Amino acid sequence: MEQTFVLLKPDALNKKIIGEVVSRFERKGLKIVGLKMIQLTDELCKAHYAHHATKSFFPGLKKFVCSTPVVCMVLEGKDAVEAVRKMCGVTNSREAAPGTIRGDYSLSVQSNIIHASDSLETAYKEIERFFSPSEVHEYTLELDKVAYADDERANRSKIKKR
Ligand code: IDP
Ligand code: MG
Repeated sequence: MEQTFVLLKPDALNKKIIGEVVSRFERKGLKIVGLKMIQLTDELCKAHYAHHATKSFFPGLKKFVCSTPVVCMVLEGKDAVEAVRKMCGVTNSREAAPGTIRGDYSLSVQSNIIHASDSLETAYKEIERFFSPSEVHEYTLELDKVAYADDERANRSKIKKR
């Protein structure tokens, strides 16, 4: 199993589609193990978007993501990092495939509804950045027994112990 970090951006809150997006992940079978609303600070935004800090669009991006609180989640499942990225679609929502979250809810590059970790390494870092260990929960659901084959469900080896 893997855990991945998801952040629902201010355009998702403005469009009142937080529930719809969360629902997509639930329906897919991903397990919500962390969920909260926070206000991004300048510092957190700079750390989260460090790879874009020198880009011309960064000031606009920072203003946008700090304009309302954001909803943060940790999702758990088999190959969760890749599965969630696929559900989001490509960065430019205008090119994102219909059926993906960006493809269905946005026409923007900047205001593209959602962030999701792009690799397992990034997921470890982002979960640690946004969630304290006590905010990420370990629990069993009845569905866990039928959602996967035995060998798929086998272990939590890719989940970082903190
Ligand atoms: P990703 O969110 O698909 O992983 P990244 O390249 O990591 O894409 O970019 C992070 C976020 O920065 C994007 O989701 C988008 O909100 C914003 N962004 C990326 N490129 C641009 C751009 O060219 N103009 C404005 N905003 C951008
Ligand atoms: Mg990214």
